[in-house]
Amino acid sequence: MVETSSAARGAARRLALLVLAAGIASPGAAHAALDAGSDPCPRPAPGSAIAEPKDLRSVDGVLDVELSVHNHREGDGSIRYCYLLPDGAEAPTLRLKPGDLLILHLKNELSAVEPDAVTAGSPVHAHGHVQVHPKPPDPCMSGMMSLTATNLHFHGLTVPPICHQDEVIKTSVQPGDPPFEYRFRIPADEPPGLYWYHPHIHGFSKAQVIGGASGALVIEGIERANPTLAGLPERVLVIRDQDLQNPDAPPSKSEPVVPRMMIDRDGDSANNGTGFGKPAKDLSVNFVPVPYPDYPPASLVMKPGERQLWRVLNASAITYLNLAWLFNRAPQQLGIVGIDGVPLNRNGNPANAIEWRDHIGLPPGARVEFIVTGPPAGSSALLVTRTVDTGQGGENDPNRALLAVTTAHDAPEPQSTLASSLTPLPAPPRPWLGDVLPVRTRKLYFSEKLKDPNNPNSATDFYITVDGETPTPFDPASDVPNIIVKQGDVEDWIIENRSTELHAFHIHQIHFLLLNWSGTPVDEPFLRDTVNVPYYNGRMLQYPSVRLRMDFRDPNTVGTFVYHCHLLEHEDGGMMGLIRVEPAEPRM
Ligand SMILES: [Cu+2]
Repeated sequence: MVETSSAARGAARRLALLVLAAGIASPGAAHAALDAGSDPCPRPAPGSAIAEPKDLRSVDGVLDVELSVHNHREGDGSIRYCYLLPDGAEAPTLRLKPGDLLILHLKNELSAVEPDAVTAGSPVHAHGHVQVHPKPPDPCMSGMMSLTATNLHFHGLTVPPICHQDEVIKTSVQPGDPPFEYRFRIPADEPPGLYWYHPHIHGFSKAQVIGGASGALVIEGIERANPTLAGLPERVLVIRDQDLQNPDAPPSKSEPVVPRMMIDRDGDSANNGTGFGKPAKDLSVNFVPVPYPDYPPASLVMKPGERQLWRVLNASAITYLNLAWLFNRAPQQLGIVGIDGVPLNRNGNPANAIEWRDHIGLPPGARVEFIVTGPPAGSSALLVTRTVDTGQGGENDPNRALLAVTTAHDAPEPQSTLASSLTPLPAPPRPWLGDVLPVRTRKLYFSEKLKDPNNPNSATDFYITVDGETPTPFDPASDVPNIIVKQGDVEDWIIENRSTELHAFHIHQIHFLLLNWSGTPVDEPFLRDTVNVPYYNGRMLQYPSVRLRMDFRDPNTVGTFVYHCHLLEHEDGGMMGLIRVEPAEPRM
């Protein structure tokens, strides 16, 4: 089924290229034909078998990728976005080893399917694929923010925040620009695990990501951190959210009656606290949608009782996940071996560390890697997400099934298998973060405010503020950092939530250690790059918070980058700040 659709996609693209080559039409007209005739971002039907994203592996230490980003307006008015390889494969998984070089040419093929809203930079408009201004701005200095501008963030990687590497504040590629080259080396000490790539244009991140612009990036070698994984079949699951396919449908009859259903200012259904009812967004698994109200799960066949490593990415724009693995409705143990790309023995604990849990929460942007065991012969299993209480001000995130797994003795193996070599990873180059004392402590807080305090239906401003400063939405035109730190330092940051909904704190370039979650000390043997910050319920004596040990020791962190809420409508709405990491030694 997947091969058919990818073949059809390839045929449509070849046809479009032929039209262009024959000079029958102008590029603009060819693009219009593409829009009318075929969808560059085709998606499987609900209930389909999931396909794995295509794997692209580095060869002789280099991975060279040509990636283009496309969009398309669907019949229901929603706009899909997708990353395509020249062969039409969508959202490939980039697989590299520590020390490898990634060269990625990003071609912006976005078209102006909606009127552009330019929030910064020069008021330049692109029409379709045609660049209309005489002097295109330097993509490194552009700062252009619009629905058709794009760039890439490599979420979780500790690569420098400079143009052509992992810089998202100024870097902006326009339609009509030549392919933009990303070129950087994966650090030799990058922990092996699951990372991801997505666009990061301030003000427009949500639109592009919720449309489907995201893909997985795997740093190979997790079996070197945890030899029990050697030789296991492995599979990448990318869970995305999207606007409801059936927004007007009543909830399924199998659900209890939900007394309250409110629509928030974004037009999404507000949290009703019941675990049921209309979700704010639908979810998809490897692009197979699981739409409200009946949630027909995507499907997969496994050999009975087979152990596999599943690498799960929450690439949702706003939706929290709380994953569980059920046999006959009974939760089964998942053997967690990595979070946010970092294996569980990163603290120097003996290898083979596995944490067996019957559920795992994943905020937007986070990843988990776990061992899953297939159901016994003749039975089936369900991967579900349990309801997440996002707070009074949050979105409704009900219980729903995602993936139904059946068994067959001749089920095909996943396309990738972990290496069986057991060469251990070298020890991390610096002491474990939990053993380093911070040089200072900072406090930041999430807050929200109605634009018009007298109108409860007015839009919301979103802030992340250094305690003591005045809350201000992120200003993309400002170069003034909110926080300045020195490379080599380790700091503790307390992130407080003064709003009545969950937020997901994320910072570029580094990982951090969670020390305290909502008043409870924790001792985690791995690092994170995204963490859920519990909401304020209006009655607590203190605002809830997390305490994080922030690691600025790596020289790759020098430069200016961002920290923000990974609920992208919050980030787009201003919940982002600027940090500058200054070199350890002052320049002479
Ligand atoms: Cu948020």
